[in-house]
Amino acid sequence: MEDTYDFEDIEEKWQQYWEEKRLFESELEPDKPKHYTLEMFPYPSGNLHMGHVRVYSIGDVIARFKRMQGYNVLHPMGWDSFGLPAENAAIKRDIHPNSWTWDNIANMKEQLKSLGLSYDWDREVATCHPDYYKWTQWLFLQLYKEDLAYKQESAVNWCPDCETVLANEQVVNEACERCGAEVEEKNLAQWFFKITEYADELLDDHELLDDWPDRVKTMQKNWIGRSEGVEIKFPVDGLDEELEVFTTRPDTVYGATYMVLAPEHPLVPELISGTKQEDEVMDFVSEIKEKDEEERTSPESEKLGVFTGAYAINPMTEEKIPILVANYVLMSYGTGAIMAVPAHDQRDFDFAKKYDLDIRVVVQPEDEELSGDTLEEAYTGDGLNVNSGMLNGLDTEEAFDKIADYMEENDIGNKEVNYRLRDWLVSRQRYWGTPIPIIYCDECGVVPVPEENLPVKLPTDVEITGHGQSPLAQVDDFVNTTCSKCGKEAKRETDTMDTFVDSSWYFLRYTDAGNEEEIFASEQANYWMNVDQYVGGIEHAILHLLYARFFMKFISDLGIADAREPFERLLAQGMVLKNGAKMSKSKGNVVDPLEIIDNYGADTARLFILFAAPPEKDLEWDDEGVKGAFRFLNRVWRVTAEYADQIKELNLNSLQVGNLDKSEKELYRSIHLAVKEVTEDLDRRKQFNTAISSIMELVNSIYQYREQATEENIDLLALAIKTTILLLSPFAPHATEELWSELGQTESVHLQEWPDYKEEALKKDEITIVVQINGKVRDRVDVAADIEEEQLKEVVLAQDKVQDYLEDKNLVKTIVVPKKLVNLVIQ
Ligand code: ANZ
Ligand code: ZN
Repeated sequence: MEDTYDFEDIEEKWQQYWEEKRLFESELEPDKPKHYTLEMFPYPSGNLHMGHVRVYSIGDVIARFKRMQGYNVLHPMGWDSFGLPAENAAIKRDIHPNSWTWDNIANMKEQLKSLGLSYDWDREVATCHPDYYKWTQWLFLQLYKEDLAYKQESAVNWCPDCETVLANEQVVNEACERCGAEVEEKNLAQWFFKITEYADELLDDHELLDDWPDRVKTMQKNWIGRSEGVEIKFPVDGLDEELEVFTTRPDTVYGATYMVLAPEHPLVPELISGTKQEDEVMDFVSEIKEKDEEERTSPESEKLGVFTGAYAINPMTEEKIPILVANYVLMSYGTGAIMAVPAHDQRDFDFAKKYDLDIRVVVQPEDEELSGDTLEEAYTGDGLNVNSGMLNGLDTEEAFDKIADYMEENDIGNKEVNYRLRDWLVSRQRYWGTPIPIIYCDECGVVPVPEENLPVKLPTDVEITGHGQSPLAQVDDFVNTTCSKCGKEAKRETDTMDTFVDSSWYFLRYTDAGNEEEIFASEQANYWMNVDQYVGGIEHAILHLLYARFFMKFISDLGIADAREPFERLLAQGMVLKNGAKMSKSKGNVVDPLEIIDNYGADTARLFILFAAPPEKDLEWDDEGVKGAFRFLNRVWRVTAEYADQIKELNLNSLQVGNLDKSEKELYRSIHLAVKEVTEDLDRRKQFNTAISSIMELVNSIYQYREQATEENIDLLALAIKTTILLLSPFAPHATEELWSELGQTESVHLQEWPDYKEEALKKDEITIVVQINGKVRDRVDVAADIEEEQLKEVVLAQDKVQDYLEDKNLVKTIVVPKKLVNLVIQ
């Protein structure tokens, strides 16, 4: 065989071979255990970056490993190919989004193939293809049928630069997540999906997700923001009105000394009408409305408010308490009004201090007396109720239950659960997305497009200017249609769907990608789902993963798939950094994957990126590390080349390794140890870096043995080399494939069985102990690995050499470093 590792020829050759042999295609095999490995599909921007290399290498190792373990593996790839960049390219470079997108897909597919990833390309999907978005539209219709898709006029986030509505999630610090422009508020009729219907299940089913990172579950939990409380009615003094407030602390109701309304609260105008405060309040209201919610509610921001002149009656104390309007209460949460309990809520406390409002303690710790006059901050902990009428002496939990029940019985309040989660706004005033399959008819109103008329195709001759309303609204052929109910002239919806809708169900389409009759056959989905291992970026911890979970539950409720959760295990990979910063064009610290592949090969790129850091940690790019990975592959290559001719003559399935001497035993042990460590690292721990270290150690042992061995046991060497190649094959699939064939094997290394290890081979029965006398190495002794310390001292003292040194000296001290050395101090 060749002495030098010629990665270029090898990689191309084997990629072709895999494709010809259709090695990674999978079909339903009911009798075989399945494994579904999935990496988040990319947006086809046109070029592969290191982040892609990382996530796809991780997934590929798992897929190849599982295949060797005997699983029927599904490992698909596709394109999240609707979205704004295609439209921006159209505007900037006058290329049609369609051709821009498909060119990019072609490019990226070639680049992905050059990495040697084991995808079943037969299942490729592209969300912008009518065969795919037909089913996205079908899902919209099912949601509509179930009253889970509805249209509503609402204040929406509007990005003036992208000229589109944004979901709350796409607004970061008041700015458009995509372009950074400051977001405005606009009133529009929009389509929503009722994800809130699933809020409890989305929360409760976190329990099923044992193998998800805790931080992802926590982020989702906070996003859903479930809180249990009571909605309490406060009569307004002198008016036939009631103010409803939502509180999570009804046990503090005796300490409510004022009320606060959100500036947008509908009762504000009525309360102030004709009073002397009217102008002042209205000015304040319009000023605050300008500010966004995050700024208004952040704990640091200054609390601002005005008195309305009106009073409410505390239903428990019958006291008159003032009603104010303040910036820190939001219309979008609860009822948009609160009872303020300054002694026990920090925001209320800050506000009360500033405006000199009553602070009344109603809860205090068991061993401390608190007073409103001396309190320096709100006491928000649990405790015992005081100054609280019927609640006096009760602890916080008892007080909550008692007052909640009392209020329900006396029609003062109702137990309520509130969520921070809002319904999902899916309308986008864009062209390059899935058309919403709805028709508006003057006679019939909102008419869903009949299923048999799907897909509603995106027209191609459309002008994209980046200005005005939805581009589709300018295309008369598209807009003007006939009503599918009454046959009269009607108009189509011209908004498209948020691209997060496209990616909320693609994992299901992969299970039956070519199906032209249905979204997927239940039999296929039920065999392949759930995704056993999902790999992707932490930036998708909330939105994509929450939406996908919502869709899975809905689809399961439709009765066409059993799974309630889409992703069994989740691995959130870290970023690829250079010089401490995320690689980005603007920072000028980008390393192009293609360059690495050209110079060192895909196997080196994969090996480096998996070796440099544990998968969920950030990874610092290191050119030396890349070279190191390359050198390691060469090292494996050379030692295999040296023995290939001899090994070829053997039957690799029945190697004879008996009667081992000491150094042979050590190599034998290294083989089994590496198998054990790599298997465990890949299986449970997903620690690819330490798995690679274990393989490196095995290779070191082979080199060591080769130097020491007096008489070669070629079967043992063959076993060591064979095992190295098998263990390394998921990481460096091309080089190992070539080496495997050089050992005379005719079947792909990737179809081999994953090696086993023997527990008894791992025992280290003898170790070598260094003997020092006054710090100088004088001798070595072989002893049982599990020898007791006292016994070890005895053995050392009994050695001839040691006896010579001791002859006319005294032993002053014996220092033992377990399993390593004994140092005798003599005088
Ligand atoms: C009285 C009270 C006393 C409160 C106390 C807290 C502590 P979570 O857990 O986030 O649901 N709140 C209710 N609606 C609000 C709104 N629209 N804008 C701003 N704040 C609002 O928080 C619920 C608590 O947040 C409610 O309970 C209310 O203050 C406040 F010792 O009511 B609480
Ligand atoms: Zn009609």
